[in-house]
Amino acid sequence: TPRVFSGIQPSGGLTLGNYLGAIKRFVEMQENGVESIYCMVDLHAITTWQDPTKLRHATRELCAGYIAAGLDPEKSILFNQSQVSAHAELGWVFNCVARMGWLNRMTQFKDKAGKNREKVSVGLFSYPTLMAADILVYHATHVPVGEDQKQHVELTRDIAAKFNHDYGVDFFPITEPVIEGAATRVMSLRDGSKKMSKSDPSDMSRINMTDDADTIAKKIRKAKTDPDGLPSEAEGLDGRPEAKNLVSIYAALSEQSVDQVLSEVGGKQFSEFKPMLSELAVEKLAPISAEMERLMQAPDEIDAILRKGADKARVIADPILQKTLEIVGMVR
Ligand code: AQP
Repeated sequence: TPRVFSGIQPSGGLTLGNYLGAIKRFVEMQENGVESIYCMVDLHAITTWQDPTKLRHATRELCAGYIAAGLDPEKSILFNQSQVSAHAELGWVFNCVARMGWLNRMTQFKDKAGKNREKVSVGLFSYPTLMAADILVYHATHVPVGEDQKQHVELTRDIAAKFNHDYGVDFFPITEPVIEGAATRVMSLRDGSKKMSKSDPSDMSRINMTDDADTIAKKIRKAKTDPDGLPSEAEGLDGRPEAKNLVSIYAALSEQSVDQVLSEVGGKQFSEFKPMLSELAVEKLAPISAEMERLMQAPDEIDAILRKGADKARVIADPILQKTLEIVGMVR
């Protein structure tokens, strides 16, 4: 039977990229009635230093974002990673399964470490083995993620296959990434070659889920574009990353394909299209941010939801961890 797992790091506020690439998909999975487990991956967040007070705030805000976007803690399991110790324990086993060479090829590590390889945390390097544990400790079959996480899900598959092979078992499933929608890789508003990211130093590069209408309009007005108008077919966006990004965002928010959007707006100038995009973004995001703000008034209730979610998650994860340790040869 299918089971979905995915997570987001509480390493800052949610962006439109997280929403279109991940959370919107999570809600669809839940609505399709698939058993779904959604995590706030706080252990992943500390692979780069986090201020403790901000980390707590970001974890609660992320939970509020999940719920405000439509996840229901009665239907999906919502919890933070550090409350279910099986993730870290299975992560250790997978550190011993994965090969240095595999991790050396991870593009996210290369991007995040840059020239600073000797100075980044060991955790940042082994991030993907913990992610494999997050997924496989539930025997999850499907992982909805943005395009940027595809390589990590492939590594998860490699780890599952190597574990099964090394121990002669058919224990871990080979998980499928689910990368769907018109905006699986939302780009920075300032640079069409970089993905929109919550940790980009420039706030103008992203739309935050908590931005107000004026801020959203300002960021879209100032978003980088080229001097040409909008084409009437998707091929006309080739080699125009900034234009393509804005049209893709419009398509994802309005639940249309890029071609459908272009059949409506082809021929217009960006000066005309940008206000349309702002209006749509505000229409879709304002109700979510208002609900997030309301939920954040009661942090104790959010903490209770996370504790309850963790209790439910442990019921699935603990037996899978125990079985894994038994397979590996640990005395029980
Ligand atoms: N720009 C994006 N377009 C589409 N999907 C995106 N995701 C992130 N950015 C985009 C998807 O959101 C989920 C959670 O991501 P994450 O927070 O765990 O880590 P990340 O991918 O590293 O996201 P950020 O925003 O860039 O965070 P920082 O800056 O802290 O690293 C994933 O499914 C991801 O694909």
